[in-house]
Amino acid sequence: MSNYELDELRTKVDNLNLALLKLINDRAKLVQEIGTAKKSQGVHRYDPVREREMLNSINEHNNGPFEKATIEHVFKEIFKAGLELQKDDHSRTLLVSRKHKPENTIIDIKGVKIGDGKQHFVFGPCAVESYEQVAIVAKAMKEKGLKILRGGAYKPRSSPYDFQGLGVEGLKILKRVADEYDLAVISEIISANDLEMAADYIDVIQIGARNMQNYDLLKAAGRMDKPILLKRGISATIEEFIYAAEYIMSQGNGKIILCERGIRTYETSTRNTLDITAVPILKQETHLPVFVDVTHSTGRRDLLLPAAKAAMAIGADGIMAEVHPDPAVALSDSAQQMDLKQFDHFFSELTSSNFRRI
Ligand SMILES: [Mn+2]
Repeated sequence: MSNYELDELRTKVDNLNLALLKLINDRAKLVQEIGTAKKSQGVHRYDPVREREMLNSINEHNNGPFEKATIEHVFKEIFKAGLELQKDDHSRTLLVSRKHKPENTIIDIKGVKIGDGKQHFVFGPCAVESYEQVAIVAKAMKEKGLKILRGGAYKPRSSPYDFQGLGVEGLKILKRVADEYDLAVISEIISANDLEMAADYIDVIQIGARNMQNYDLLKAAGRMDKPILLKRGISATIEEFIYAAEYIMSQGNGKIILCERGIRTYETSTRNTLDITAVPILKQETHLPVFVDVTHSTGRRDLLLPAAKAAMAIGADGIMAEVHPDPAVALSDSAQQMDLKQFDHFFSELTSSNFRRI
């Protein structure tokens, strides 16, 4: 074969490549149209029966030289790329995504602007046990110029025999303390039925790790006009976490703070494993503020400070930690709550460093 003939064949191959490219993209456009039509009909985009029919038809018309298995493989890849194209379109439009809204969401909680680029703090006891117990912590916070108090009134516990919280009485205590010390309050609500009632007492509704995939609760929270602090589920991937936030935002409420609180791994030296890189990933993927709960992610008092420093260094919008006047007698999480002296040390260490704050 002469060089001339070889060049001619190569030119033909080049032209076929371009023709294939056009055909593949034409096909992709049709697949997108079908995807839109299916979405409007509420039909799932993947249809295995239809895919099998297409493969059968292609095989029937295949006269070689490619074998059946090779042809199937090539076309399966084309089908898959088409499906993924629809998926990409979908994630491009997630309401919580940066693609949808490039600028940071800033949430005003009684004048504290969460997500404004400064770093904020949330402290308070694991569970509300009494007025005095909450008031002591509130006073210590007030002295430090802190504004956002946490406290659990409803405690979803691993064991049904553990302290379940004071319920609405706990919310009333939080409200009383918050009013007396001019603080804002975050508290977890575990039932969609309690959301409206709770809104009278608290400033931020927390949806806890165990409820991150309680879709009814997420949707109901999405219909509220209150900021939501959404904790990452104990075994949730970052993608699942983002979708959980999307459940809330899809109902109209975009005031969402994401909170990394550790995930379950094979490691046993900490209560959970703090997934520190989740913070920058969530900040890149979404426009929502991201907090780190150092108490539940570590489960160890001696790790609270280094974990908080790491969280601040990696760009968290806020730190959450538990403080109790007398952790030894706390009704929950007694191993990792700070007492007031430890709280003083923790806070001065964090704020004396060169970190951005409040
Ligand atoms: Mn706790």
